[in-house]
Amino acid sequence: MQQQSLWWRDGVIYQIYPRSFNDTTASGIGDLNGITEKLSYLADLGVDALWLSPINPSPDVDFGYDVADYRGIDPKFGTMKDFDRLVKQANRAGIQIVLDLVLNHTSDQHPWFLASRSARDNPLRDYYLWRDPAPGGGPPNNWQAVFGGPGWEWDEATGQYYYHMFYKEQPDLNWRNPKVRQEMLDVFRFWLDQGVRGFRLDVFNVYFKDKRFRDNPFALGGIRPFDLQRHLYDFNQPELVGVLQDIRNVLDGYDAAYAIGETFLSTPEKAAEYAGPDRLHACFNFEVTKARYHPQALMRRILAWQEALGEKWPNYVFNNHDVIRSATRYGQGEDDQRLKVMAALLLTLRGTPFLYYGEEIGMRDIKVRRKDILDPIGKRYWPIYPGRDGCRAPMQWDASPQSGFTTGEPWLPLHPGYPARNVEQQSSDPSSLLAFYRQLIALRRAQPALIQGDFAPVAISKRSVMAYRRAHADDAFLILLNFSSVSQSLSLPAGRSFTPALSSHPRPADQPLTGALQMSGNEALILREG
Ligand code: TEU
Repeated sequence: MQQQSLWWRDGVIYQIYPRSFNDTTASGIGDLNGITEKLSYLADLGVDALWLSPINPSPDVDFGYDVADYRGIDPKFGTMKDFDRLVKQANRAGIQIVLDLVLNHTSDQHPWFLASRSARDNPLRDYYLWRDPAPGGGPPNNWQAVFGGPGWEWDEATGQYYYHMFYKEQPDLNWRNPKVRQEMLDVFRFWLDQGVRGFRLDVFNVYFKDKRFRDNPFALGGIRPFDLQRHLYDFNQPELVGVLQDIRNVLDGYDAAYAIGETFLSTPEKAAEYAGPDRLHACFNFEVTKARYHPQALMRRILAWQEALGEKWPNYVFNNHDVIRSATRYGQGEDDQRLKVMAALLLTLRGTPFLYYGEEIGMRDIKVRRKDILDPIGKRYWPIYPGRDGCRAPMQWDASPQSGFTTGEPWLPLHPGYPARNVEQQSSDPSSLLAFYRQLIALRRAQPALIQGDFAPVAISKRSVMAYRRAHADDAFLILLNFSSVSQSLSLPAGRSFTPALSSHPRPADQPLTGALQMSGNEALILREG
């Protein structure tokens, strides 16, 4: 029997990077009214919730991930009234709002930090991680910042170091301080009372650091000093679970409230460990984003994720504001065939699908010249790593100047291909990627088997074709994804007949299929059994 529908389990969650979605004030930066204006587009697409990257007041050293007031709306995005209107209108369209809470660190301009750094005996000193220099001088231990340099910043005025896992303008909070915990639980309540129903928790698994501030051991890793350590003492501390439980208790006091954590440097096992009925509803596992366009590489990661989760509900994400877009990773030139295969995969797996704005039209990353880089890690690590501006370019709405995103000067350049690749153009083309996303989401919404159905890989004679079955009650679907650019002939499971429910390629519908099947190159085919 089908369980009662639950938005975050059965729905599709769409991430918006508010700066880049839709600007209604000609500031060059997207805003809340811009999102409200596009609600009918989002409802037509069929999404159930919008995760907004941070909208709190921020000096924007890390574009919103450095928060100066957890209860406010940054004026560049609008007002609390605008937010309220967005929530109400979204809810009316059956869309929930998910906020991004960045609770590991604040901005160095947050009043708490200003107070904390003002004097050693300030009552808020212990809201952050202040330490004396090491006995011989220098930083208290060997912890490194993710974005480069040591994790410790010297404060001349008070003669101590403070710890920051990210930029020095993002001091880490002291989650061992009960007042900090209380403040944060109140932040959840505050937004829940405003009608928010979900939260994405930024780097939640680093809230706690080792009580004794021990050095991390050396490890072989990437290029950054941060990657040359085993993060034994600055990640995944045992105290974390208690806080997740506290957060969950607050959420459980509200109807259908939800939290998904960003498991930083995750393994599937770690991400699974922090999700469950007495902790977060879900955690992200980014392993799948690291796979090539290859059926076995992807399936291996999908199965590992399912295995780690056991009974817990999965989620899948191919894109976010930190990674190169899947269209850039998998697309070939301007061709979108592979992206249709990936879309079919994302929307027919068993688990909550997350989309990132522009994914539905196959937006590619922009190339940013060195002098135009805005993301500070890009400035620091160019050319080895150009930063994250590439995946954050303005949404491509139409072919008009600045793509209809703004009438001002956009904060990041538009992709030069926007006149040909945009929402308006793809809306009028039934064979577009956008049209395919709409069909997929509509099919998924209508078919409990594609939402709650069991998942089982199906052995198929062709290695380049991924095949799996979703079954629920009397309904079953066979999903066939041809990852090769050449056509494939294969045999359908014996003794059963199938009807095409949706294909990325033209195919006569309503014609029962049995036995041999011919698939086009890069075809995504969803067959209904019986
Ligand atoms: O991300 C964690 C994070 O730092 C990585 O995903 C990062 O982008 C990658 O390691 C590149 O080096 C979260 C947010 O998603 C990110 O946007 C913030 O910058 C970061 O936390 C700090 O809040």
